[in-house]
Amino acid sequence: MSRAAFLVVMIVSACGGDGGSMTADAPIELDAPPRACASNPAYVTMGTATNRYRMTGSGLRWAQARAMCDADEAHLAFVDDLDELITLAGPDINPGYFMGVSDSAVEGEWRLITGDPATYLPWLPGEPNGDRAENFGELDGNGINDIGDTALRAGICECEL
Ligand SMILES: [Ca+2]
Ligand SMILES: [Ca+2]
Repeated sequence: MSRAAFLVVMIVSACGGDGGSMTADAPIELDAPPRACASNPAYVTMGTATNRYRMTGSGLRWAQARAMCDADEAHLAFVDDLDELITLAGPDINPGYFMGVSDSAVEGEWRLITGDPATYLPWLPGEPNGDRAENFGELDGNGINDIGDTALRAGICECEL
C-alpha cells in the first residue's frame, strides 16, 4: 500500500462508522451566518430561480435602490443567465427596474455590483447607447438598458441563498 492510499484508509476509518458527527461528506462549515434577507418575508422565490427577490418602492435613483438592497444584506439584482432573465422579465414584473450592473468606474466596462466583470449582459437592441451619461443597468422588458443616474425607478433586490 502506498503512503497516499494508507492515509486515505486512515482518514476514512477516522471519519466513518463510529456514530460521531463527522462524516467524509460534511465540509467544515466556515460560511458566515445567513444574510438577514434570507429570513425577510419580503423576499420571495420566483420562477425557477434559486435566489429570492423583492421589489423596492418606485421613484428611486439607482444609488438609493442600491442602498435599500444593501440594507437588507441583499444586492441590486443581476442576471446570471437566460433562466434568471426570463424569471425577472416574466409577467409578474413590469418593465423598468434598476439592476446591479454599472459602468460608472470605467466607461464601457460593465461590472456587477459585487465588482466582478459582468459576463452576461442581455442588452436590448441598440443598447448600451448612453456613453458617460448612462452608467447604470435597467431591466426594461426582456433586456437591459443603460440609464442615467437621475432616472427614477424601482429596483429589484436579490438575496443570495
Ligand atoms: Ca456608460
Ligand atoms: Ca440606454
